Amino acid sequence: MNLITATLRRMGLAVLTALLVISSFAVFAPSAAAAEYTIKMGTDRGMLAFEPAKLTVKVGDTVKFVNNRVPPHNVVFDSSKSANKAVAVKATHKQLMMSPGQSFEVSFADAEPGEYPFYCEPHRGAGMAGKIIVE
Ligand SMILES: [Cu+2]
Repeated sequence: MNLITATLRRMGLAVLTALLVISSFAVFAPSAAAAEYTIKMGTDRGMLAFEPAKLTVKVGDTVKFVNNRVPPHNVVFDSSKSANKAVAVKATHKQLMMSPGQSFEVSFADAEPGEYPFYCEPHRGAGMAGKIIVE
């Protein structure tokens, strides 16, 4: 009888510990998880455009630029027209991406809210431009 009680008590402790561990995860998980968005460079139909060309994100989010069709592409943020010049300079990826699937990420972790317009250097004349709005 004693043995059963002891076993039950031990099991109860294990369950309690597990619950504590699970609940602590819930407590420490960030309330609003940062999101990751994707912008394709060159549309699926082969147009010289970013897809989407306009994207609204929140401070803390990440935007992944993925090279898609009709490369080469790059991304230059217009620092003179951006909400924060330093963020625009840091986010700029001048190096041309030659093959589909190549990518790089831009973090808006400590970005000032506002607009961040960008364009693709080789296709700027063709209107390959976009804008990220940080809220
Ligand atoms: Cu381009």
